Amino acid sequence: MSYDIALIPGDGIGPTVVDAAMPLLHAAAAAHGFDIETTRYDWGTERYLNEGAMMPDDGLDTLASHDAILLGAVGHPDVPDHITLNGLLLPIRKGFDQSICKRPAILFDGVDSPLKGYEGGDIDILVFRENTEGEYADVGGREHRGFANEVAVQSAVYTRRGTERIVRAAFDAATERSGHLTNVTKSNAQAHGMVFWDDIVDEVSEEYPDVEVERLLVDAASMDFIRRPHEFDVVVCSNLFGDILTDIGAIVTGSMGLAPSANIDPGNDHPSMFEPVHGSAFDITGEGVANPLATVLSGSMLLDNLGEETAATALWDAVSEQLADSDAPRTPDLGGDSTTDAVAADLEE
Ligand code: GGG
Repeated sequence: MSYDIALIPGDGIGPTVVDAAMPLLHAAAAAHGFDIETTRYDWGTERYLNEGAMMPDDGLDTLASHDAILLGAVGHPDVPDHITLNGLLLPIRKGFDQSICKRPAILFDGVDSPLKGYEGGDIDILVFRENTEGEYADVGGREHRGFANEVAVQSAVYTRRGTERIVRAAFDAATERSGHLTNVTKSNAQAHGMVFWDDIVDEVSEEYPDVEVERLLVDAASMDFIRRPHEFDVVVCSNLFGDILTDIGAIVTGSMGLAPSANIDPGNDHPSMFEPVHGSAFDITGEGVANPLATVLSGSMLLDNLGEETAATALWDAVSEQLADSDAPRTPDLGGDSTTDAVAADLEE
């Protein structure tokens, strides 16, 4: 068996972490009796600056033949973020119907949380972020630029299909895990889209009588991710709220450098995409100290999605064991002074 994976290392530390992670995926494949072939696409802000586009016009057609995509990071200090995101990351998520974004926030053994009294194993949250619509729908406009009557409109779009899909995926996960699901909205202020979202959660919940549903407004949820993260299990929320909550989840579990994510097409008609939650981090680009583990864990989620569960678990466990070992190398975000390559090399041993 051989899988064909598209690599989009992207900007900043993206190439560093993808290049560090890939040998580990190859090693996991070799140890579990399958092959991985890769094609590298040097799409990103350098391309935008040279050619005026983050990726080619037929970029999605090119990616469509691959079994999965591993992406590093997008974003560049010289280019506005809405250009880099809307030029690469978001067209892939939307074009490939990757409506289910799964983002675990786990406090691994051996990792310090900035929160007092928390130890490894105390936090294990799985956020289901709606990934193709909501506040990220590219609907709106800007008129009368520069005049006193200038106006900008940015609409959020919630479809029954999209909302039911993410909500159902979250209920399925809650059923397999603790039976507890937190539904995060802002339905006190947003009486259309968010109340619609709550209605869908209520409807779908009838199919899952054993799942207990907690409702939280996003402001309270943000506070509670810091105040009582141990009480969360599966969380479901809209695109923007998921983006924000998973950054909080990453930081309370020790580092952005440990947060993986999966962007899944539930219909399996297109390749799904896997990426670390972190961005391009130009402040440390070129220093060789970016933490590769979020990308390795994203690679584990990729293998799992391809059906290679044993290899995926082995890779995940290798990261977990490395973090639990106080003598193992660590990058500076985890309080160490090791390089990206040293962490990856230690994992490969
Ligand atoms: N690792 C991908 C990346 O660079 N993400 C940066 C980012 O700003 N993402 C926004 C989002 O996920 O919505």
